[in-house]
Amino acid sequence: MKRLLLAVAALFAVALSASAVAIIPQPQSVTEHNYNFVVNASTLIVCNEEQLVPIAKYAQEYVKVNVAKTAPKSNYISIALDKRLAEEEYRLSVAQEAVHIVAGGYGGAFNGVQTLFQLLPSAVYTKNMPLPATVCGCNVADKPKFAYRGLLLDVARTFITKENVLRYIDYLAYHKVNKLHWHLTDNQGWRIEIKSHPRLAKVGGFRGGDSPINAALGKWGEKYGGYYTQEEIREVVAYAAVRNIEIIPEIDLPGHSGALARIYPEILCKNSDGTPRKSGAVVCATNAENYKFLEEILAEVCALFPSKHFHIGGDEVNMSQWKSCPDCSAWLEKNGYTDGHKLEDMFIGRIQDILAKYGKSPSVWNEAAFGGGLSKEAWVHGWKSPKICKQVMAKGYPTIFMPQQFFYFDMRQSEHENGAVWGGCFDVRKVYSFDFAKEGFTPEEVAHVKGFEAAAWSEVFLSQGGDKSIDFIEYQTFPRLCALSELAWGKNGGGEWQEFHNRLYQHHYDRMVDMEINFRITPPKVKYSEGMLSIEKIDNSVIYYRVDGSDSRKLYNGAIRTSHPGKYLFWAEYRGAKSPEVAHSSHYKTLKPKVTLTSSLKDVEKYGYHRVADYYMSIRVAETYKKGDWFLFEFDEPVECRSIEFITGSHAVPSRLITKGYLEVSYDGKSFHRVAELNYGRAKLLNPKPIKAARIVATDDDVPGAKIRLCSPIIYPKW
Ligand code: TNX
Repeated sequence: MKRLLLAVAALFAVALSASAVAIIPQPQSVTEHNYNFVVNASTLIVCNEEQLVPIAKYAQEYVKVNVAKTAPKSNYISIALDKRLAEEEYRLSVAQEAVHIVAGGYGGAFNGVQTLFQLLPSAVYTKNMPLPATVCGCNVADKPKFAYRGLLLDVARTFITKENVLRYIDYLAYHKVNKLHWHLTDNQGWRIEIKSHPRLAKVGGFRGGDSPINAALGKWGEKYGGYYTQEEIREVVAYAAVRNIEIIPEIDLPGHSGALARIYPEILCKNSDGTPRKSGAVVCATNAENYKFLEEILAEVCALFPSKHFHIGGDEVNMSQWKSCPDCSAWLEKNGYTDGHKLEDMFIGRIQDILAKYGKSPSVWNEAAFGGGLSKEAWVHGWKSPKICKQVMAKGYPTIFMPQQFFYFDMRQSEHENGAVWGGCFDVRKVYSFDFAKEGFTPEEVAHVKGFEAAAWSEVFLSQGGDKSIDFIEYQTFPRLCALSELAWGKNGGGEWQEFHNRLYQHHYDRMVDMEINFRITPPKVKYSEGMLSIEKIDNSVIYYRVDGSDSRKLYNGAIRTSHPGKYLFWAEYRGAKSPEVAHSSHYKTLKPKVTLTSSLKDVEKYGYHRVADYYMSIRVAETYKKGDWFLFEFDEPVECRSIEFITGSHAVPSRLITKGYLEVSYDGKSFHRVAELNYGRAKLLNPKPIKAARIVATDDDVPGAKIRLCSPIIYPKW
């Protein structure tokens, strides 16, 4: 009986997948038919358009059949141009005899192929799909609403290997995302080889150890990082171009130039007494030599990227570095200005002129759009808020929407997950909910929006460490990027969450598994009433649970009777993909016993040691620690708990922490026992004996000038 049921279920599943056209991003128009096209070993991919040959070859990597120039009578997939359509527009018709993709240009043909992939079994993404394979008969007429559908990849904070960048490009291509904004430089790293100044990448590509770039985030002590040679950059650009992705490089100037300045400090402003400055992250705007130097760098970068657009940064410039510079302040005075932004405007204008010599037009962050000197051809990336995007648009700039509240994918996706905190806490649903009308945009304004971009900033990715960081980037990006892709395509599904979510979990989860994306599954809802703990499923994943403190995985198959609902941690799994663990609210309750903090070092008064008693507050230390410096936590009463964690550094990002040190605890307030080494500045104890006091002791010297932070301990009560 069981076997029979399984067989029926399997049949039903096949019937479902064969009949349903469930594409992400949803095409403009789809008509389904009640017949199928079958791809078998003798199907041909037909293409006699020179320009489209790379697409035919690309398709052949996934659907392993032959490519031909002329069409047989039947059983083929043809890819052709029809100049009446727009560049990225396509028509796909799946008939019983053949599949036809016609497109206005390369981009449209590529989009058509991606839609065809989503009509095939998800195994197509494994490049090993069993044949024959069935495609549901249909007619699709489709084009994107927005020309710019992008992702920013920050390889400066976390280096991403070339292989992983290529993998990322595949993921973007599957979602018809057509721009990669490659953030190649920042305070923490320089990732692109510059032949005229080789030290930039050879030195600036690495942090820690003997590098002048401090390991400000993540791993300390040992040297780590990497960079791309020019040859590798060309390879990535070409790989992306085949996949209809334009790469827009970013060299972040004049702020966020810390890595550049660590290697060439002469690029910085002078101190107010005219002496050379040693540290800082802002390029001096009035030193004529700097423009020559920057031109040498920019010229090389321009030659590597065919895109007409070149992102030159312009964000978060620390104006005080210019104001205290004798030359920059003299320039302001001579021109009758007091506002440092005038210097930024002048700087951006000069870089814009340099780019023009190489046929490029600048892209900038929104801060740089308000000076008046920026060419109206420049693209502006609006990150602060929808309101800022509106102001930028009012100035007439093609604007790319990426307000952090919706599109900063470094932000955590729920309250108890890892990720950045400052810009919000949101998952795929919030990304999908972005709505121009709700944000106060008129249809006329929307007509001038250039597009959308999500930002995979990577400070927090580091905290996952080494090879794990790429998994975390994927986890942070997917499925949020699926929502962005549909938004940028025009939300042709109508924009209703439930409908999108159905497509996502009923069809796209399978595809993402086969794409080998480490994506996040939306967790189930936990309910507790009348002593019964239960789960509300929201998709077709399987629910597991474990009891706090144990790793043993149990299948959830019905409500659990318990008086300690917080003890159970649930998660959803779908073909190996996982949701985060979720629990009843009582799981997250912490203890806040009376505690005092003292140290061998002074604190910053306003953010001082007294804040330890407030719990979760960030505490700042006023001096640089040396080997042997200590921090002592003393509890009024011995603390009984199931776990206690001591944290040096900032909460979300592994920075400003004690690199090397240990934790010792005392059960009587007198004798101490060394119980743990710090790992990324933290130490966690499980089921300790009641603790009266705990001391963190540093075992190395911090880098000169660095000042660490601390958090209050996080203490979970016993069950
Ligand atoms: C702000 S947005 C930044 C980035 C950080 C990001 C972290 C912008 C132009 N600058 O440098 O990585 O926040 O969320």
